[in-house]
Amino acid sequence: MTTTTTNVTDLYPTRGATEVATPRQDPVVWGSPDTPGPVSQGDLQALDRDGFLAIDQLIGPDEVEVYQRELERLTTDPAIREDERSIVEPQSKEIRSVFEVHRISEVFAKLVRDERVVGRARQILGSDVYVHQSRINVKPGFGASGFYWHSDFETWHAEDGLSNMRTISVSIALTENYDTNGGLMIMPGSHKTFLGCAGATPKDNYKKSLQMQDAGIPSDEALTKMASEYGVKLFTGKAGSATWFDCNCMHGSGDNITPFPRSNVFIVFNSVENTAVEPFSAPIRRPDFIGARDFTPVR
Ligand SMILES: O=C(O)CCC(=O)C(=O)O
Ligand SMILES: [Fe+2]
Repeated sequence: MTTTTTNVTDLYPTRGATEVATPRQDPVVWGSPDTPGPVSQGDLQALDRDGFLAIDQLIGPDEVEVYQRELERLTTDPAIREDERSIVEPQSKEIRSVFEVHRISEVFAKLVRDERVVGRARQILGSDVYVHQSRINVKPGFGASGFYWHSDFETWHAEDGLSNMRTISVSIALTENYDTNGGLMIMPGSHKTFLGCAGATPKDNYKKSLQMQDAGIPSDEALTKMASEYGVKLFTGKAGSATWFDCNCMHGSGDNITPFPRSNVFIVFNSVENTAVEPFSAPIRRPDFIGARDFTPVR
C-alpha cells in the first residue's frame, strides 16, 4: 500500500506496526548508456544486479597519505572531538565517526569534487548530485563496535525525507580493510527489495542510533531469509580502494577487535532531482550535518 502525505507519495512504507517488504520502485542506474562518466557499461550492469561496485584503487598511495594525515588531524583535534558532529564509542569514548567532513575539511571537500568520485555518482544517478551525508568511520582497533544490519535508504526515507532511491554511497578505505578488522558486508541483490521495519521512530532517535541503532532494525527472520537467498559479501582492500553501493543494500559490519584500525570515509551522493522533503516516518528531521538540507550541486 502507498500512502500520500503532504502531496508526496510514500512509495516505501516503514516503521509501522509490522515489517513489510516492498519491491523496489526505482531504477538502480538512472543514467542512460549515453551519460558520460568513468564507469563501463559492464560495471553499470553489475551495479544494477548486485547493488555494489568494488574498485581496487580509486586513489593512489601518495594521495592516500594526504587523507590519512587529515584523518589523524581531525580525530586528534580537541575542538573536533567536542563538536556535535563527532560521535564517540559508548565504552572507550574514542571517536567513532565524524560527520560532514567535506565541510569541516578542505582536504575531504576536494575528494568529494574529484571527478573520479563525483563523476561516478553523476553517471550512476543520471543528474547533478549533492552530498546528503559524509562521514569518516574510524573503527579503531581493540574493540571498536560494528554497525548492525540496515538499509541506509530505510533511515534516509524515514528520518530525512528522501522520496526515491536515487542515492549512492562510496566507502573509500584509508587504512587496509582486512577480512578481520570489521570491513563492510553487503548482501548482493538485497537492494531490489525494500524492507520496511516495524516500530515507530522515537523522538531524537539519531542521538542514540549513531552509537547503537534501535529503530529501523530488520528482524532476525527477515535477515535469515535474505542472507540465505543472497549470501553475504565482505569487502577487503588496500587503502585507496573503494566500494560504491546502492542506498538500499542490506549491509553492516562487525566489531574490530584486531589492533589494526579500519578507517573509511563515506560520501553519500543524492540526485538534485530527489532532494529531501519532510521525514516519511519520524516526528522531526535529523540535523543538517546528518541529513543535508543544502542541495547545492557538487561542481
Ligand atoms: O563503517 C561501516 O562499516 C558501515 C557504516 C555504515 O553502514 C553507515 O555509516 O551507514
Ligand atoms: Fe550504512
